[in-house]
Amino acid sequence: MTVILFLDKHFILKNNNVIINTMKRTLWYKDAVIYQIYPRSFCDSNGDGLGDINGIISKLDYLKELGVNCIWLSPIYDSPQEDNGYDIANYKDIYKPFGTLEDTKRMFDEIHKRGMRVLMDLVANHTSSEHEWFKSAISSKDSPYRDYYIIKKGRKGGKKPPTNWTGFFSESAWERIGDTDEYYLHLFAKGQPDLNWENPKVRQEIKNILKYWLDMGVDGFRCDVINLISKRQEFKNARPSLAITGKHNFINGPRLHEYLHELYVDVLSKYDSMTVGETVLDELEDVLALTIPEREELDTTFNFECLDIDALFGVKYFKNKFRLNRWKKVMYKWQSGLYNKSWSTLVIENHDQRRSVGRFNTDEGEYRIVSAKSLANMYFLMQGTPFIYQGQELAMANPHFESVDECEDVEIKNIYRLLNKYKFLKLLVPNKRALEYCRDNARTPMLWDDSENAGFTTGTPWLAPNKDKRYNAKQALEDKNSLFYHYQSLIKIKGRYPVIRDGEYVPLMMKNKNIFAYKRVTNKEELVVISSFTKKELNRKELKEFKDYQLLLSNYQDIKEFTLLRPYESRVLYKKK
Ligand code: TEU
Repeated sequence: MTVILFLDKHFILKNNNVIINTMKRTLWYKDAVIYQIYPRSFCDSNGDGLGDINGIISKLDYLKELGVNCIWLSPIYDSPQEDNGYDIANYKDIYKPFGTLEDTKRMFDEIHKRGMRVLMDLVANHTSSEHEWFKSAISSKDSPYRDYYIIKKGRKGGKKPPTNWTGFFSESAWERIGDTDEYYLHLFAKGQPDLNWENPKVRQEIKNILKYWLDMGVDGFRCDVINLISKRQEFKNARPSLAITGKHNFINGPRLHEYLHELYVDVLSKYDSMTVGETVLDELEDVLALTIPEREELDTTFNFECLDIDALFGVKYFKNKFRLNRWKKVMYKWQSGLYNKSWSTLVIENHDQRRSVGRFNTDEGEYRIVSAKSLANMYFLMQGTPFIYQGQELAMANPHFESVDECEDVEIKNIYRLLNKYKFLKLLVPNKRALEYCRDNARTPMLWDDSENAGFTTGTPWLAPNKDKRYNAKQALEDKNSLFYHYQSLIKIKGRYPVIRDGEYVPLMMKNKNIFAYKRVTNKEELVVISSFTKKELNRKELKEFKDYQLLLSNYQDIKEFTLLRPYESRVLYKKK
């Protein structure tokens, strides 16, 4: 007779022999290059002006040509789209204008057939207010779903919200339920009520959702605002702040580690999966505590201190100046802080950020492509999993909105409402800054060609494409010096030299205000990246040190003089020891 006893997650006792139960996770994400698709703006196959799943399928060969080996899809689930899909009404179905579940399965197959993997967006901090759970929860105090959400009595007989907390979209974090004296918590839009993770039934639902998609073939999850899921249970007023009042009550809450460990043990460890946490406003120490492998929580996170480098108090709308020197220091801190302990991601764009063209001291004019290549070399060859956001490989630029009427996003609409109400805020957030940093900058349709609707749709696009269509996919594929092919080279180089995956990060020329330079070192190889971020020509004697290194990649055809860097010149140099 065979006796099987489950001892814990790792071991099974079978006929008195202990065997290891966990499926081997291959840590494939350490060799991944991940392309983020924002489905609404990627490719429309049926002329309704919205991107869709069949549109994505039609562009998979383009992504294969680029060389990425994994795709992260921003949410495609059924949703009323108040926050473009980050408000989910049904986790197990697809937003109809995007396609069907059958289309989605076909897309997964087509992705896998091409040797690529796919990540879904797990939005588990909140649902949509259109979710059946929420509709039931607010319909009656006896609803079995009442405790799925965070519902509290207001102060002053219900006239005032339970606390003074504000959410991420610049409004009170509470919304009154009809004319009752109770309120529900929403850290984002009103249509995004927060789930109550204290309730074990909620955690079980989330685990079922993870299992549902993993069993369908997805390879992992990008976990939306995952460091907000545990809330302090005191629900007390906090000191008012312009940068989110009460945040210490919900960022890295008391049971966060416990919840993530539970998801890992019960579901994620059983698949060869990966998770990348969107851990907003986290410091290095917080990220370490979430990603050290022995803790079995998340595999990696996005490092916002590196991305929000031109923000103030982590708020990108607050006016602050970009300083290359400060960026160098912060990158060094994260690269060395995570080295040999956990794993990093490398990101310069996503659907919440303005485009990198014209940001981080790059040039939007004459040197647009050259400086975009310099930036690409700089971020891509650090240690970690690089992400490319759709259109980044084309040097898509910000559309330079002139009025908020050109935008669709709930976040910028709220900010404008606030700026109109409290005029003094304009000192901190001038209108120009708000439009320059708003999320729709990244959400204009992908430029497939230079036709009126950019080859994105045959109908009316939901958001106008950028007027500047010079750099588009068709042009990029025809030009061997395009940024597209530069990324293709970077991906190939990354696959070829182990030092890029394993090497230690050694900063170089730390005092220089215009050059971002570093080495990656193992006992067998050395890789040097030197990227200039100025129009000025620079003569640097210390470059001589690398004269006998092999030039792997550059944004100029040749080297004029080894110690001379032309505008935005960037070199990737290599030596076997
Ligand atoms: O973003 C989390 C988040 O904090 C953002 O709201 C960010 O602070 C803001 O955009 C900066 O301006 C995630 C998603 O990426 C975002 O698209 C969603 O709106 C949000 O969560 C809610 O799900």
